[in-house]
Amino acid sequence: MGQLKKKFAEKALPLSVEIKQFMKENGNIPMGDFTVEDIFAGQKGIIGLLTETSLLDANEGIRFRGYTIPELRQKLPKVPGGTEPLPEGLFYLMLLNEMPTYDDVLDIQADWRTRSEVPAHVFKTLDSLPLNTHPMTQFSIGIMAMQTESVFAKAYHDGINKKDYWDPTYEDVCNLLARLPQVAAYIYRRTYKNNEHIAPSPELDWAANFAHMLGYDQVEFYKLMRLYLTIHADHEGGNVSAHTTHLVGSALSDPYLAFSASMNGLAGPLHGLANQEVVRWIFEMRDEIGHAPSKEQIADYIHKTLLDGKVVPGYGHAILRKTDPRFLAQQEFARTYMPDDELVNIVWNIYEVAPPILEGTGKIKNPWPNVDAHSGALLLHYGLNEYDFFTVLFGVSRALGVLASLMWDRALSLPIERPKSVTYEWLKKAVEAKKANA
Ligand code: CMX
Repeated sequence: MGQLKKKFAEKALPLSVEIKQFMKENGNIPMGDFTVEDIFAGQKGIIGLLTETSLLDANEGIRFRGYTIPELRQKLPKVPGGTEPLPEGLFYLMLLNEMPTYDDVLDIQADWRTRSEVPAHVFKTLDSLPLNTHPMTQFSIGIMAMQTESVFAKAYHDGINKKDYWDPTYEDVCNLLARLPQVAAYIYRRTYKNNEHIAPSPELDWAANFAHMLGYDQVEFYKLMRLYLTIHADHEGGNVSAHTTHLVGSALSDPYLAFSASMNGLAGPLHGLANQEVVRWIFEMRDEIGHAPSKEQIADYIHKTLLDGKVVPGYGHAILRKTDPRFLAQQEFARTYMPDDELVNIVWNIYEVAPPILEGTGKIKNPWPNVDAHSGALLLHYGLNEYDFFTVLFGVSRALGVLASLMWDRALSLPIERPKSVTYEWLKKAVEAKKANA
């Protein structure tokens, strides 16, 4: 170990223990409108953002412009005879706070089709990456490569008046949404399918065309994609991907820069990457046991995971305190189309076994499954086995919500984001002063 690294470890590790103890002893001391603990705990519970597109209730789950997930599945326009909502309609709802008609959705589809051509240099950029580059890294780089097309960046360079920012932002947002499925599908096919690409099918809706370009043309898979791209679209403003888009966008970085940054956050295992981690965790459990695990074996494996100092992926949430309605929507889909699927049944058994064990630790605030606990099993059912790719699907969906929000950031002229931070020394002194004055 080099001297610098050694010295860092000597300083940081004891300080981490000291700060944990400090928080235990002083966490509930008020600090302005908040407490000492709030400062340390990733700003959870601190209201510090305006986000119009969706609102999360700890017990009820997400509402998009006031609509719950079951309501969206019922009320958003569908293809004729379809059963799942069209995600383009959700974008319309999030942007305008108005439920679209089917014609409104057709209008978006027609507009996005005209914008959908991905510049050739984007594919060249992706082709230059080693094939073992994680698909989320490729996705982020692909988005960055498209930034050459930013209408906002050009307009800013040319001296646009700030009251007009929303207009080139709209152009970038819609161009991005129109192009992301093809970029994502290109990454999938180059990484896993011998670089054999599938041309878009312009008569299909956004989600079905994406499924088609990935190489999955089953009608049921189209339905799954429509559902998947709807339920992953937004989760109010404070989650890492939404907050990052807002934060980076607040510096007037254009939508490509802001969204690519957001995808780097989604690629973290405590956020969107959890969907691949769930499948990896289940496969490792199954491999270790040698067959589909019983409920007792699942319980043992959860205990082992916790003892090893790891998280049980797909469980827990920073805000939610009940089973995620996005998990339940996927469970309902699975009950309809694949009730006997082995992996799906393992997911359901984990749902029975995990919550009491996680609750029993006494520290995990939400022992219930989140959206990522179920999504992988549905994709695997249709043969989409390459689970390192799953977070890219999440990313394509998340674009709908965070980019609709970015439109509002620019339209409302929300200012650059700059929360105040303090040092531990500052905090200690402030706590001492409070105690002295008590
Ligand atoms: N397994 C094991 N331990 C967990 C846990 C889980 N599923 N969920 C929380 N904990 C632990 C935390 O690591 C923390 O431990 P320490 O005190 O030792 O640091 C403690 O319980 C308290 O955490 P919390 O307040 O309940 O949860 P946080 O708000 O800090 O974190 C989340 C929320 C989602 C990061 C966490 O629950 C987690 O790591 N879950 C597993 C990963 C996952 O599924 N992420 C996807 C979330 C949905 C999404 O964004 O896509």
